[in-house]
Amino acid sequence: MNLKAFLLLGIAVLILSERDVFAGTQNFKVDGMHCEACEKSIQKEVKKIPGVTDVNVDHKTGSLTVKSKDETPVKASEIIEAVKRSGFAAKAN
Ligand SMILES: [Cu+2]
Repeated sequence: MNLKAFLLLGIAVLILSERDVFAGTQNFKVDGMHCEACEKSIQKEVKKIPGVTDVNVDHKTGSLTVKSKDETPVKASEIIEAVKRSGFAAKAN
């Protein structure tokens, strides 16, 4: 195993051992959204979190998809807190 592969494996193990953390794409289920204004308020709050690059919210399906930079892990609990601040309840899928 070369050094680069070894380091990548180490990083993967670290990320997996911290279950709350994700890098890449994470889906959430959000309860209580009724319209586009609900989507916007969630989007605004979640986008403030460092490392978050893209936020997609759909009130019809109650889904929230958050993307982060691969090298910047984001805590799912931070996303859930941000959704809570905007007045809704979310849980990680
Ligand atoms: Cu609404």
